[in-house]
Amino acid sequence: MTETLTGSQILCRALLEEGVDVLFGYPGGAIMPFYHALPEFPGLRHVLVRHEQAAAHAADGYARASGRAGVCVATSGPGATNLVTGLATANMDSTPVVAITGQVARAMMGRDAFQETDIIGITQPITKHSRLIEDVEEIEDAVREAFQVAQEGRPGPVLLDIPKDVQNQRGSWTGGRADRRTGGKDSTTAVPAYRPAALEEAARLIAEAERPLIMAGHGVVLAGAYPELRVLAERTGIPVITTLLGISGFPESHPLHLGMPGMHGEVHVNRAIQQSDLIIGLGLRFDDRVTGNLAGFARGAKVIHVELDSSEIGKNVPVAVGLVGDVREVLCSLLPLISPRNCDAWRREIAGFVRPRDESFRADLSPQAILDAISDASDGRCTIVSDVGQHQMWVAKLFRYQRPNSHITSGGLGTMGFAVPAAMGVALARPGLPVWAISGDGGFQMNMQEIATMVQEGIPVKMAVFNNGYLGMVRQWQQFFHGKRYSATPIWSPNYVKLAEAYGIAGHRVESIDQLEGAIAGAAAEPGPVLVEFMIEQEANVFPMIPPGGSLSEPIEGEAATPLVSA
Ligand SMILES: Cc1ncc(C[n+]2csc(CCOP(=O)(O)OP(=O)(O)O)c2C)c(N)n1
Repeated sequence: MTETLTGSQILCRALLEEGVDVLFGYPGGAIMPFYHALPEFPGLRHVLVRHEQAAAHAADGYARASGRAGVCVATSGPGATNLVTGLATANMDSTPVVAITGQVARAMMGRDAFQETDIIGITQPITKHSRLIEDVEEIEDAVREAFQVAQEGRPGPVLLDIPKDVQNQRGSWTGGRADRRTGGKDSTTAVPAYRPAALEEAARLIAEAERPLIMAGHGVVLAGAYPELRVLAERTGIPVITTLLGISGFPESHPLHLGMPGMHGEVHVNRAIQQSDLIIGLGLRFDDRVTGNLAGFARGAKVIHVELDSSEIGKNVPVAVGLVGDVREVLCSLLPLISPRNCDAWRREIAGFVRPRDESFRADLSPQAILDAISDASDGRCTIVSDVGQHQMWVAKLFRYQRPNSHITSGGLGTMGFAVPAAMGVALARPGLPVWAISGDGGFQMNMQEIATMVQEGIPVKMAVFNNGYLGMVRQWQQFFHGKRYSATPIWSPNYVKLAEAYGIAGHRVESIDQLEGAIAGAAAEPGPVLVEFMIEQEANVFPMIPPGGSLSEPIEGEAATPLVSA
């Protein structure tokens, strides 16, 4: 039955039909009709952020944790442009986000009206799709289409720009047309596109390889292909590497788990890649942080590349077999062709590459000690959302991830300021489970205003600041490649315990190892948001490190090897 409603009411109903339960946003002139309608729809919980960038990251975090599109809302002009970094972050990491922006009224468009910005033009390169809605009758289908496009195939962000008068325009609501959301996929998800012979060829390469490796990326997590990956690894004995966004796609404690590859990957992982004769890439794009210099990447290896986005196959590395499809579906088709084998000799060889871990920490309050304490206190049930920098690499490499999809970070864009707002989205998607946002003192200060959002909305994120007094990762590059000229990297911080107090939340400062357990236990027991500052060693470095432009065979493994080059 058709009803007549305003554009805003239609928008709200369409969001509800898509299964939306929470939106992150910030009001303003051009989106006021939507905010006027919102209270009529109590099923839509609105979380008022303190900056629209945080709304986009929170929607992204919600999506990564739930597998369903996250939604953010902003007004025209500055509200919309503040979403940009968050949308670019979601785009680079293939996260389904639906952004709704107000636009000036149609009659004002193109006249440089107050708060008019061409947000479609601005976001076109950083969204999967962006659309200006020009009439109320488009809204219902446009919302359905937005969720479908955001979630189907390789997920990504979609933006709907809705002029203010269209939000007020009356139009018809039909309803009942939306497909219920199905966890990042729907019936139109790309059907695997490859010849059966390609599967057989992949199986043959897997049976014949002497030094094979599985490289698991974000696609494993997005597809939920955990059991299939595990069967493939256990049936063949092939060691598993997890990329930054593939972490927690395979149990860290599994004897076949090798670790992270690439720029800050483990020496034995990179060496294994260089010695390998077959790389089975699952749901990844072989980005430059993983491959290092492409000319020197895994020169003896054939590559089987399983990837939903066909444009990724052959883009960075030549492939012997490309299998286009959802990782889980492809593995389900491949597994019946895979016979048991083992890789014992190869695994022994790799074991010989393993180096004792040397992060060269002089202080006892090491990242490892902190991360172990967090892991112990949460019984392995927590989700870790990291920011960008040195701490991100420690969090990637040193935490013991026990649950699928328990590590969330900005990989492709490397967006500082991501962790705190994204963790809000994760906490709302996973109520009752502990969520830690781990940031450096730089990235934390980029979005720490969101503590207010957590307090107002009762979002219980546990925030950790690894305070080294520097923009650590950039300082490390300056140490190694710019003759130790620490230009613009020392960074002052406020008193975080007092900051917590000012927001009315618990705050702890941990200066030495004997304070660690008490502070973490206090944070774990805290029902609301809590802030813990860890005074870590100021000039600790992340090792190993592949120098920019270097190949995986050229790691810098410690201070002693510090080249005194000035780039
Ligand atoms: C928005 C943004 N600006 C700049 C950078 C460049 N950048 C990468 S890591 C880094 C330093 C991060 O410092 P901090 O947050 O203190 O973390 P640490 O490296 O010390 O762990 C910077 C400035 C970035 N990734 N994102």
